Amino acid sequence: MYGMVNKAVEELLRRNYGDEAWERIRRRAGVDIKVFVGMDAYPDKVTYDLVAAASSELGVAADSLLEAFGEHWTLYTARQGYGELLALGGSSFREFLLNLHDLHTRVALTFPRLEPPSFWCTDVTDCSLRLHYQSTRPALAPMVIGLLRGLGRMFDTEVAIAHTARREDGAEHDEFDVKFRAPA
Ligand code: 1MF
Repeated sequence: MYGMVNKAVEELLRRNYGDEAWERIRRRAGVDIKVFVGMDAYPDKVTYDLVAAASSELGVAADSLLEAFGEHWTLYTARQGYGELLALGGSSFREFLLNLHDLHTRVALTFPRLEPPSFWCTDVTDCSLRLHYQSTRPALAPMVIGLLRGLGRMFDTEVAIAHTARREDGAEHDEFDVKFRAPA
């Protein structure tokens, strides 16, 4: 994954657990890289190893860390100069989810080593939709839940999420029932 992802993981862990905890996690993961470069592509193993090491070092479930990371990601990218890109995604929570696939297609044009997941929506109403998530990468569905929470915060929208189909349970891809209420 692009270094930007590892940088966001590092920032979240440093902020929540401190610089010394981050150094212990990095060493436990066997990651020799001291400074991640946002536009370099790193093996996915680096990211997975960091999450696994953080989980054992901190005694926090990997799924919880992934969810926290997803929530952090929307804020992080907005701050890293991707605010305009995020703005292209739409002006409401609902619109953003409907545009999520196109947003990744656009990012992939500029960053050819991006391996974006697929997101698409069905059963769309004014206040609910079913989000489908298909990825080349395993076990990241909890991150999607965090991303949805982060988007809810970004758009000041109350969000309720149910994970209704799981790849780890044999489903073809993950599905989420998402209910949302925009501010009046
Ligand atoms: O393959 C990749 O490197 C990759 C990196 C980030 C693929 C996807 C993403 C973004 N995605 C992370 C979870 C991936 C899970 C999976 O693969 O199954 C989050 C997608 C997302 C979901 C909801 C709301 C917003 C989302 O992301 C918006 C977004 C997506 C990509 C970027 C920024 C915002 C992005 C921009 C530039 C990148 C990499 C990703 O590369 C850089 C970075 C800095 C300098 C140069 C290039």
